[in-house]
Amino acid sequence: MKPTEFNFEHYANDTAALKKSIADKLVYAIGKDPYVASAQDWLQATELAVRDRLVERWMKTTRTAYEQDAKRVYYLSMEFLIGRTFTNAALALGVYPQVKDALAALGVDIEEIAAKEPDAALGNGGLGRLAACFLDSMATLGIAGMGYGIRYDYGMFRQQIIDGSQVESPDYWLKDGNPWEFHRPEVQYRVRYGGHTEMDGEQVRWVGTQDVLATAYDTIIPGYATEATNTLRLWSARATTEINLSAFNQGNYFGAVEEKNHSENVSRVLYPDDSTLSGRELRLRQEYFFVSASLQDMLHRHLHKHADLSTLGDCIAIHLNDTHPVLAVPEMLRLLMDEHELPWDQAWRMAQQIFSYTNHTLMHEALETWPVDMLGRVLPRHLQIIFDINAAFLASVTETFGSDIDLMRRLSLIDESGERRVRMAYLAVVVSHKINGVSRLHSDLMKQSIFADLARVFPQRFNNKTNGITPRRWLAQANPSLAALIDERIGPDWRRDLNQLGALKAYVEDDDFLQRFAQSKQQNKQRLADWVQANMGLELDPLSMFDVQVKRIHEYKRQLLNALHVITLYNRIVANPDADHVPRTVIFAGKAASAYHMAKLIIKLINDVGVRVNNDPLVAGRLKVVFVPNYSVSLAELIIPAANLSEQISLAGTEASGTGNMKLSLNGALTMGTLDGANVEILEQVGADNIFIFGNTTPQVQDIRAHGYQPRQIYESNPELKRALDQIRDGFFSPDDRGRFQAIFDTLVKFGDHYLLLADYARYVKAQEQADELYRNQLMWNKKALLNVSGMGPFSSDRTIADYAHDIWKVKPLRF
Ligand code: 26V
Repeated sequence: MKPTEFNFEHYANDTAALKKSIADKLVYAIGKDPYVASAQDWLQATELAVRDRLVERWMKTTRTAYEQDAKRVYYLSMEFLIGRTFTNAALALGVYPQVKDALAALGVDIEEIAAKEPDAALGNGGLGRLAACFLDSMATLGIAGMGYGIRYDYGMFRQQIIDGSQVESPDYWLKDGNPWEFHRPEVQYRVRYGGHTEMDGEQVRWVGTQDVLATAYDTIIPGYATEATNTLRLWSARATTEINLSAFNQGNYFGAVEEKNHSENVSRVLYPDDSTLSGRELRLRQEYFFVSASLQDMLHRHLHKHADLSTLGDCIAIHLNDTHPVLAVPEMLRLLMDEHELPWDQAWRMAQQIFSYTNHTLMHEALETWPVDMLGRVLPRHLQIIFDINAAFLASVTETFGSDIDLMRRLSLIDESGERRVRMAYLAVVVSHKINGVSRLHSDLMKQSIFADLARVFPQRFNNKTNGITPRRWLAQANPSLAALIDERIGPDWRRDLNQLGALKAYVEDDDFLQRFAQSKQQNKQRLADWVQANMGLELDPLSMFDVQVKRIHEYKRQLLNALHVITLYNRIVANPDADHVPRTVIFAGKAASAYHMAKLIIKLINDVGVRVNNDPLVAGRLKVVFVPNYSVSLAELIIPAANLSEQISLAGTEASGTGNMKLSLNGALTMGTLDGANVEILEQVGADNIFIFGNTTPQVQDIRAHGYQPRQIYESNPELKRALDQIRDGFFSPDDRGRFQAIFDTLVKFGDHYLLLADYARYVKAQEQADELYRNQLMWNKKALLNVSGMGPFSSDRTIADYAHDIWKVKPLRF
């Protein structure tokens, strides 16, 4: 059949049609009688009904991109932290109310079934969530692109808090099936490891390899209120051979499946423990696994439409989300030279035209390097290519800068200072035509610190693209009451053009609007309080200030500074219970990497402080501390709309951007923040009167470090701080194990903690007093909160993606 003969307008979107679709799916696809169907069954049936409507658009987009031969953007990322899809898809299609009514007519509550959907948690934190927001924006803007990643069997671990400590368990998110994905068994590529290289005339041949197959799963990414959709293609590992039948028949059941298991472990878990050598090697295999499959897939797609690869550079853009996919560079060269017989010069020119790279952190520990040894063993051909790139690069530098041995050593892709290692970020910079940071401050610091030499060699490549967040998920979906209120005044189009929120400034003197704005916040606080009551058995006062710090637990993010403030408040209340204290609920959530001991100790401290504070009758009604377990995208959607105060208190110069800061502000929380990451730009947008900024700036931090940081002096000279730290050290919060938190005290006071907590403590506490003062005046607080919402236009990921498309990828939206 010709595509034009196929009618895509198959399904109607009215309530009656949806009701019929859902009932049909329940019976014919799920195979359940409505009388016995569980909430899970109804969810799956409804998801399938909604999915059908998306599939129509998906095919249209795929066909349009093909017909227009549009330049394609491929976003390579080890992480996509999507969360739930059902509500998001229904809102994107504009059928949420109809689905809700259809379900109600069938006796089913939409919110109850929506809560049963597991999160797709294929990411750790900010970097993975950014990738998910980008897919949403690329679809909404109609940019022909695709995300490529790994279909991990187990996503981000589940965090339980048992006796105040983090306990991890596996996240088997696929156990009930995943209706949003389509397996494509016919899309399969061979990914090779090990072996050695041989010369065959002029050609290099890579032989003697152990192979794994990559099989594709496609997920539909809906665009909002547009025909356009996007595809996320995730690879799953399959063994090249099934079980060893002869071993099995001889009773060797373990041996029979050993090889299969080994191969398929490649896509088993997100972020294997990198504290062991085998864990690190598995991570390297994962990185190569997905870039190799993705590149083979791209070349295959190109050759389907074009006679040869000579035009590839004009037809595709590949974006490297951090260095995790950088092996795509030697892999591209290998495919072009060894498999498609292009000469080096042409292959290298094409690679430079195709690749671009985003850096997401300046933290030294997080900058990837691979031992030359390990790379040579796992990917011998790629190591050769990296050496060739390095030789050519250093030769070209010599031409311009002369032969300065020290400069060469600093610029080399190989770090020779100890065990020889490949600097993956340098490789990314050398190949990419554009390299960006994720906030203005971070992009500037990047050029002064980790890439100082490279920025001199390639000044025109470096640029900034401040992060953004999708307003569909982070306002429309997460905060329906505020979204409805905004719709009433300025209409619904802000979902596609967030700058329209600027019009809300006009309502800051409108009492009626402000009152309803405050009511919406109150409802969201009640919604969270109900959840905490039901799930944690803890009662929260929804009138107290909800003071929220939600993010990964990291020393640089300084959850400990927040804890010191909580302890200070506690001591003040106990010392003077009858004073007029502003009631606060301090809410923490976030996961610690499983091998990160200090982060886990911080979680334990917060929980131990909580036990003390929450059970002291003297502070009842004035202060409460909650650590919400298992922070996730869906919990973020619950917590963020309920926040009054947003804690963004990393040491200046350490948080690349932050995106939680944007989400909280967009939902009407005031920021308590340092001049770090995107906080700097949030300050510019909302104005200094509507944000609490405190603490040392980046140059001041550099200054303190240069002159020698003296934490003990600060500790000795500030009695409240000394008291809090002594309580931590002496077991005031851990009477069952008084020495438990000695290491925290030592880090902060004795060893001169790297993140200068004590240097910012006094000004942090002062700023918190100002927040209390403002909270007493609810009218003023609400006005400032509204000015936060109205200033968030520039932080839409639509703006970010439009900038990437224009400045880096050079692509235009599809025409529908
Ligand atoms: C990872 C690690 C792991 C080892 C210990 C130190 C350390 C420090 C940082 C990281 C983060 C790696 C990359 C990442 O997730 N960066 C985040 O990217 C977000 C999106 O651009 C950005 O908003 C966050 O500020 C940035 O931390």
